[in-house]
Amino acid sequence: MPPQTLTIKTACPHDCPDTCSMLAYVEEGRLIGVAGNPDNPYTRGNLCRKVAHYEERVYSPDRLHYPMRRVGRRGEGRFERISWEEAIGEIAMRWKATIAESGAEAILPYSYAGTMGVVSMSACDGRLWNRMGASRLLRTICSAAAETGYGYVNGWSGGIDPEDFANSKFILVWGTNLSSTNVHLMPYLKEAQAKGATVVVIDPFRTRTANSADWFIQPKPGTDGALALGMAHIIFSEGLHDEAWLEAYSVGWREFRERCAEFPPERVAEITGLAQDEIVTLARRYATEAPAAIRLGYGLSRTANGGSMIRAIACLPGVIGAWGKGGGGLLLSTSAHFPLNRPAISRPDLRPAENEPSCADYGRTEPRAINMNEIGKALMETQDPPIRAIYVYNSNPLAVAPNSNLVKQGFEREDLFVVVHEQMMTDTARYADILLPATTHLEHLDLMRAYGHLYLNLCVPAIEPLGESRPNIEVMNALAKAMGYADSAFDETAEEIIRAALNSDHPYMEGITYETLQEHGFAKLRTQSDPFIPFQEGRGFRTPSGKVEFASQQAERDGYDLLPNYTPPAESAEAAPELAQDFPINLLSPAAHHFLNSTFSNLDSLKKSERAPRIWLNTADAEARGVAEGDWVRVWNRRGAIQLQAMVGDKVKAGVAWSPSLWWHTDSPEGGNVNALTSDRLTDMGGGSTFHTNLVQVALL
Ligand SMILES: Nc1nc2c(c(=O)[nH]1)N[C@H]1C(S)=C(S)[C@@H](COP(=O)(O)OP(=O)(O)OC[C@H]3O[C@@H](n4cnc5c(=O)[nH]c(N)nc54)[C@H](O)[C@@H]3O)O[C@H]1N2
Ligand SMILES: Nc1nc2c(c(=O)[nH]1)N[C@H]1C(S)=C(S)[C@@H](COP(=O)(O)OP(=O)(O)OC[C@H]3O[C@@H](n4cnc5c(=O)[nH]c(N)nc54)[C@H](O)[C@@H]3O)O[C@H]1N2
Ligand SMILES: [Mo]
Repeated sequence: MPPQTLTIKTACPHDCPDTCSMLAYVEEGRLIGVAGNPDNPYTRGNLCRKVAHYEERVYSPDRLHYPMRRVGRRGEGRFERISWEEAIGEIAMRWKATIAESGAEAILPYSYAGTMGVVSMSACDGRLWNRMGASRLLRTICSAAAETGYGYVNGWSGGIDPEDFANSKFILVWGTNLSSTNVHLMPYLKEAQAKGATVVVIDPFRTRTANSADWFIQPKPGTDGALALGMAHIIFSEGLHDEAWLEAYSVGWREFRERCAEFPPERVAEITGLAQDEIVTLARRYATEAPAAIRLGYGLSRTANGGSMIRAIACLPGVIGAWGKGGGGLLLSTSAHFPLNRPAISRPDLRPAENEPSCADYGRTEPRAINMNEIGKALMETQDPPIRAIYVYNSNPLAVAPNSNLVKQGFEREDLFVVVHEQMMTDTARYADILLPATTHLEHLDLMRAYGHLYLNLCVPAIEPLGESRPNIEVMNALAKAMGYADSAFDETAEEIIRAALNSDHPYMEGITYETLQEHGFAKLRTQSDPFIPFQEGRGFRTPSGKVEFASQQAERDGYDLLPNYTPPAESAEAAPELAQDFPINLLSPAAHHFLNSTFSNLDSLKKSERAPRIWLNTADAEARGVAEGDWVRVWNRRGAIQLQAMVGDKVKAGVAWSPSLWWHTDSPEGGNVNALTSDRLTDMGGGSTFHTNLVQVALL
């Protein structure tokens, strides 16, 4: 008799706007395949290339099965197996000694979004560390600049429903490569195109997404803020703005109009490298082909002036009164629409009382915060107290954090106690003193919200944990107990946390329970309409005034301009001409099609599809250096030097280069991956990452 195949309704937990409803197929306790759940209207039965063969990842030879203690040098990857009891006991003993000598702030948890689970990410980013009074981590590597810039204008209020893009007439895909990073939005754009809509892609690189657009606009990187202000100027000066809407639902639009007047087409053309008539036509069509919608990417915000660029673009829907009318507005993130019971998840109440020792010893009333983009600097330079122990989970900082040569130096510090909880033997795992094995989402329970749509999903375990691997929450509860924390929070199971998270009397949650999620796998938020049309009659903007704020007192209080403005990104030819003489090429390093940050980058089939660590150069830049397609080049700046394979053509303009990320350092030629070159400079707002503000030089290897 053939083995019986079980089908489990679960979800993809990875850091991606799509958060797919997933089916897992299991035979005799073994995962044999996965598929997109066809019942979910957004997933539509399709999974992306990365996730479609998830069994390759679950059973990868890189999977960690047992707790281990380092026996070789840091980074060498030699370990001996130990028991969980020994591992937890040793970690707690080391932490207690550190706390006694230097206070709990000497311990730094480092995590990001290896899983976006409410339990494995959000609960685990709060509870234990709150109770301990450890250094806080500012989780700024991805979205902080964009959230800050967007928030000044529209409040952190959530964007439009992606399913509503099908009803748009004019769609701007701005600074995001949807065909790679938000695949499930593409059918809605195609549907709109089939109904006569125009899709415009704005990107310095001719992406896969640009290939399916009706119009591709290619500005110089870091200049989109000027483009947005220039578009608003044309709209105002030609009377195409929606004055009634602006009067009723916004603050400071007249002052904003004056600011925009500083950006006439001649100046914007000069800044962006675009033709004046391109700018004028774009503005006119955006204002008149209603409804117009913008899909704004986080990618564009990872530029030194990223916060201001997002702030300027986020003004545009208000100028034309596109919000709240269906098919129009802007989508950066939907996450703010999910009304989960947040305190029940992360338990801020577990924080030590003010003035309790630890931070009080250093004159602080709450534990200090470390910006994750500066992890190298923090490990090397922070004092009072220095970071003496780091606990890494849901992240691979050696590979993903900027300025990785400095990060590596930090992790090499002999007096630093490094614990890593991981699924794979990553670049970072190799630096652990104690290495703990983690389950994948197919082995543990979790709840997923989303940042690209409005569905909740339940991750239901399909198979038993591999080896002795354990979910984050179980490890953290065990560590809390070993530390002597008696709080009942550390007895809670994943299911109890999920039930508490769902316990909300918000109307969007009506009828959504643990049981209904178990039955269907997913549920769309019960918004007033489907597709959801937020901000009708100007309601729902979570700004101080409750209106769209072109003039933001909050921004001014935070030390920024009252109004959106444009300044060139630091480390560009405009802002740093001397540096640009030595390093004339601006290297962008956005998401690779077949990898997800550094996840999946170890799987043979996906490495093969991604081919090699590559760099796209303009023909003029390549010829000037004697570089032909397929040649290996050396790419360097003052932070590092790496080797990449050149692709040559007109996908980028001269002076710009593009290298999809992220390869593991261990799979990269000498010098490491692209983050050996990127800067740990922070964005103008929000303390975000600046992966795209990076001047380099290139030469034939
Ligand atoms: N396949 C795949 N999917 C992913 C990820 C992945 O690594 N791989 N990562 C996931 C995560 S964590 C995130 S945050 C999202 C990110 O997804 P996106 O928001 O799409 O971000 P990026 O891929 O970094 O950059 C998108 C585009 O921005 C362009 N860009 C860079 N600078 C500028 C600029 O100044 N102006 C303009 N107009 N464009 C600019 C780049 O050329 C790039 O094509 O994707 C998620 N999905
Ligand atoms: N040059 C450059 N660098 C970038 C970017 C870029 O565009 N260019 N993108 C940046 C962005 S947008 C982001 S969001 C960051 C992402 O940075 P990270 O969040 O560090 O992302 P990943 O590289 O996916 O690493 C996540 C790790 O978590 C592990 N993991 C997954 N699930 C679990 C779990 O349940 N438990 C535990 N303990 N571990 C788990 C995975 O195995 C994986 O190794 O990278 C940033 N780095
Ligand atoms: Mo991200």
